[in-house]
Amino acid sequence: MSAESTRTNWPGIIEAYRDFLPIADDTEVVTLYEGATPLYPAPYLSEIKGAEVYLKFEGANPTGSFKDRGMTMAITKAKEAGARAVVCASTGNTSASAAAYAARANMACVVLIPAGYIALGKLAQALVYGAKVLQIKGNFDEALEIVRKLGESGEITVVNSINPYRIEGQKTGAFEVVDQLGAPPDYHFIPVGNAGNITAYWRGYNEYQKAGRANSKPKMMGFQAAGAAPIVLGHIVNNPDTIATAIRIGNPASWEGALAAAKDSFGLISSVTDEQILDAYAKLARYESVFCEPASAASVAGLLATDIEKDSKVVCVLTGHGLKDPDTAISQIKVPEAVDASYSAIAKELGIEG
Ligand code: AN7
Repeated sequence: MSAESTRTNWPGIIEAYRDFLPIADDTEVVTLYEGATPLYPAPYLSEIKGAEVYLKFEGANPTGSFKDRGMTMAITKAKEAGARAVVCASTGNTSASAAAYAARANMACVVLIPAGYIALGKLAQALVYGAKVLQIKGNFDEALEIVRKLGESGEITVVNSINPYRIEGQKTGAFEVVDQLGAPPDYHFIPVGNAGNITAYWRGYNEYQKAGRANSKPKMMGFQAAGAAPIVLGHIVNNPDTIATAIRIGNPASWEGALAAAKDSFGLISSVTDEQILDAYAKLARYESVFCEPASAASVAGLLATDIEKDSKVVCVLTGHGLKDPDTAISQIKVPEAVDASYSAIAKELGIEG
């Protein structure tokens, strides 16, 4: 695959990377043709950082986030094992993805989400795809605790990233980056919430190198939101708080995986404030024409805040689509008032004479 590759004839990540995934020859694959997302050159960011910056836009996946890479694996394996129902806790994107892939596989789907802290687009998706949505009076971490217990009951399959097939699917993001760039980047910037994705990308880069498809590995640069930065602080955060609701997580399941990725790659796990996130979010849309959700912009906020070596190759993962969270988008701009439906009123607004 090259940077010019298109989605035409793309078979989805399982068929594309079958040799790297725990899939049997006769496994029936559940796919919505996820993956093959664009790697956009980022001229504005490249200029201000003196580097070669690319944006891996995971918002282009079927349900609008990177979660689809893991969900095609988790649902395929659940179906193979005969599961009738799946469950997840979610800050939103996992629930949207689980609902879509479960529907594709004719399985029931239950999602637990923190009431009041899930972006509107994600809630709409889970409901429209037909999941049973339970809003809990608590946060993501409390929802995940309940989901772990539901999984232990043996009645229902958990499709959070504690399900190992999720990470397996998500590691294909790293394969695509290498295939698209022709080599691994020097730095890989990524938002960190439950820490499954940084764990997955690091695994992907390592496996590609072992397989002889890459000669190097990037420094893994993970960024949490300052109000939800347990890994940076070194302790659980009981009341995580950030405008980036996708990463409003105080006790990440893959904590160890994130620490290992940062340490073994000579990278880091750091944090960015909501102000830095919103600044990056606005700049991405205005100067790079990429509309991502706030949590995704944490990767670019991290890049903007970090000194990197000149002429480095940098990939920032933009994990979800901007349309996921219309409320935050609208809150950041001034919505124009309605004007009369006349030529003269419009001409006046535009400063056009006569
Ligand atoms: C847009 O949907 O945890 O560090 O329940 O939706 O792998 O958790 C979402 C996480 C980054 C963080 N960007 O990834 C969920 C959920 C977006 C996200 C993350 C999430 P992880």
